[in-house]
Amino acid sequence: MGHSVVVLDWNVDDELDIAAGAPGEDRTILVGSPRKDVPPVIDAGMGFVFRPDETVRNYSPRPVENGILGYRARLVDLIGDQTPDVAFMSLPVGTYLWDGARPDSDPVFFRRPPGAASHWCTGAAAAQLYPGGKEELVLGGPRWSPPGKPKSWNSGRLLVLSMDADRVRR
Ligand SMILES: [Ca+2]
Ligand SMILES: [Ca+2]
Repeated sequence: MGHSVVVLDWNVDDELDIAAGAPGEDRTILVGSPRKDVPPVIDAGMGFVFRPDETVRNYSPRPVENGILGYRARLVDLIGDQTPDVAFMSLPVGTYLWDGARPDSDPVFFRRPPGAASHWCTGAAAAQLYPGGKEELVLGGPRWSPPGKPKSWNSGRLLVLSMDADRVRR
C-alpha cells in the first residue's frame, strides 16, 4: 500500500481526501494489490478500480505465480481515442492495458523489455510527449545498468511505451 498516492475530494464534501492509489478519471482511483493471491496462484497480483459510487472493478488477466500485477498503475490514453485506458504493470511480466472504451475486452500486452532491471517500472507517468500525438506511458527503472557495466551500476533509464512502438531512452 502506498506505492502511489492521490489527493482528491472522493466524497464531494469540499474537503480533500487522501487515497493510496493512482488517480483515475471522474474521481476513480486505480489501486494495485501486487501480492494478492488468485487461488491457487500465489502472489499473482490484481488491479482494482474504485469508483465514487463504491463499485469496484478488478483486473486479473492470466494469473501468474509471482506475477506481482499491480506493482504500478496509471491511467493513460495509449490507444488515442480520448478515452483514458487503464494500465497495470506486472513486475516480472510487463504492462497490461485495458481499453477504457471497451473495458471487457482482452488487455493489450507489452512485454517487459529485454535487459530490464528487476524494478523496471518504479516511476510511472502518462503524458502526450509530442504535440498532436497519442499519450505515452513513461516508466522509470532506476536499477537498470547498461550492457557491459556491473549490475550494481544502477544508472537507471526511462522506458517509453506507446501503441506504435516501444522506445527506450536514457
Ligand atoms: Ca472529501
Ligand atoms: Ca483510450
